[in-house]
Amino acid sequence: MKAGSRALLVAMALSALAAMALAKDHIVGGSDGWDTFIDYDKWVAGEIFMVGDTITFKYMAYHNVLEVNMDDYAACAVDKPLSTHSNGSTTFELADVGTRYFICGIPRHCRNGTMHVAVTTVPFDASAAAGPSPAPLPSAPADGSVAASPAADAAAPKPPTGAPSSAVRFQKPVAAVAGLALAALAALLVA
Ligand SMILES: *[C@@H]1O[C@H](CO)[C@@H](O)[C@H](O)[C@H]1NC(C)=O
Ligand SMILES: *[C@@H]1O[C@H](CO)[C@@H](O)[C@H](O)[C@H]1NC(C)=O
Ligand SMILES: [Cu+2]
Repeated sequence: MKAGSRALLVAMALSALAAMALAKDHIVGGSDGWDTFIDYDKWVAGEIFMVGDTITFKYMAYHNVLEVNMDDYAACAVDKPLSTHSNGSTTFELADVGTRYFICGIPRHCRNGTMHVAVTTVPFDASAAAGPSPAPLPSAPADGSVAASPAADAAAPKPPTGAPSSAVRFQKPVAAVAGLALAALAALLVA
């Protein structure tokens, strides 16, 4: 095997492992969940969906989740969904780059309400995944004195100890991926 292709394999193995370790589950609508009167355009704007992530819809029994194509999304058409889910907790894996479309199967919830969301998945990016997740939209620090400037954020790669749970969640996976990456590296080098 040429050194170049071996290096490429190593890089691919590392990025795949990193993607697994840093995958994020996005709860659609955050704490509001999947319901009427939630602004999903606004929610989507505050998230970065990367290949390997999942999205989870949490909803009451009278709602459901239909994955539909782009045209049916625009029309709130419920007659030929790609899939239908109704048990109150539905997770989709974002396995590929591209846009996927989800609506509530009650037409007026989609057409006359806000229950439609388009999720665009971008390639996995380890530095974006490991960094702080986008700030919740309406938030401001409870204590104004600790608000870090963008420059301070850039200079400090590690999240502050008081960081939100999303930052904490990444610490164990990062340790795990280091071990896995070393194992993958060893396997490739002896091959
Ligand atoms: C709903 O169904 C999915 C699989 O279709 C399952 O993984 C999940 O645990 C179920 N959730 C509830 C609340 O029953
Ligand atoms: C719902 O939206 C449709 C299409 O925009 C409109 O024709 C209909 O009158 C609306 N219904 C209600 C109850 O607002
Ligand atoms: Cu609904």
